[in-house]
Amino acid sequence: MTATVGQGQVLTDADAEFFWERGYLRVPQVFSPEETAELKRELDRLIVEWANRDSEWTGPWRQAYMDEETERAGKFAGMHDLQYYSAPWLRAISNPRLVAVLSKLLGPDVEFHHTTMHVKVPETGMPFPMHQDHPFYKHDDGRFIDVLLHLDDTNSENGEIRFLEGSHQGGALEHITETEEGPCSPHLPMDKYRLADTVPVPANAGDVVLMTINTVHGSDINRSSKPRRLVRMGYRHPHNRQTAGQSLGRPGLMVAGNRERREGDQAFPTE
Ligand SMILES: O=C(O)CCC(=O)C(=O)O
Repeated sequence: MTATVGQGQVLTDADAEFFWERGYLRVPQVFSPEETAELKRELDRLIVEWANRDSEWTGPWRQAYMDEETERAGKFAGMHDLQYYSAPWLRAISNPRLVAVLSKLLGPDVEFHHTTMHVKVPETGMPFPMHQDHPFYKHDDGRFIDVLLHLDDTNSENGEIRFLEGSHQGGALEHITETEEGPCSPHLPMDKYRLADTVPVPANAGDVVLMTINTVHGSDINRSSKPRRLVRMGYRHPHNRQTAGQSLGRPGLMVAGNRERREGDQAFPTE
């Protein structure tokens, strides 16, 4: 069966099979040029008003991915939960074409979890080491999809997203979170997990690139003269319980279907 919105086909069975087999999928033009333009304007406002423009992930991988000068400058602009600061971003969470895509893959019941901005600054925009997203918001099972909404066209010059095909099939992996110097951002051992072995998935503004919470991925430096703007939006099956990490314990909004009550489930507290 094909998921549709209005007249437009959104996702076929073959697309869904591709996604669950390989762990990623690009879906072109889920957001219209007008919607994308509005989200870009809002994103630029949020970068100036609210984002941390000195965000960085830490760890010994930095020296392996960047030369000394780039490493000192290698940052990105980041912030969480753009929907708290911007109505267009609130609408983006429940965009009907996006929800149709997610319903086909996770549905019929789909719960929103978070949004996170990743803007790689020009020339020295930080690469991301090979990792799964699981250590950042641990869940009991694999029914969690990360949507990378692209606000700029991406390519090898500005650090497109790259995936290790099929890597989600082994489930959650142990990540390095500690070095002799102290805690570091979760990442996989560099000798075993190499960016060179990944599939690049360049995309255009308005496209979404989907991955599972357990798909190993990373990206290279932004060497271009322009920022590379994308926002990650997380969605899960409402019965996939979170056990640690970002936004733990926060109820998510239902964007498709409903939250079925199971034995022992309590309504959310109001205090
Ligand atoms: O922004 C990127 O290139 C990497 C994104 C990423 O690693 C993530 O969203 O977990």
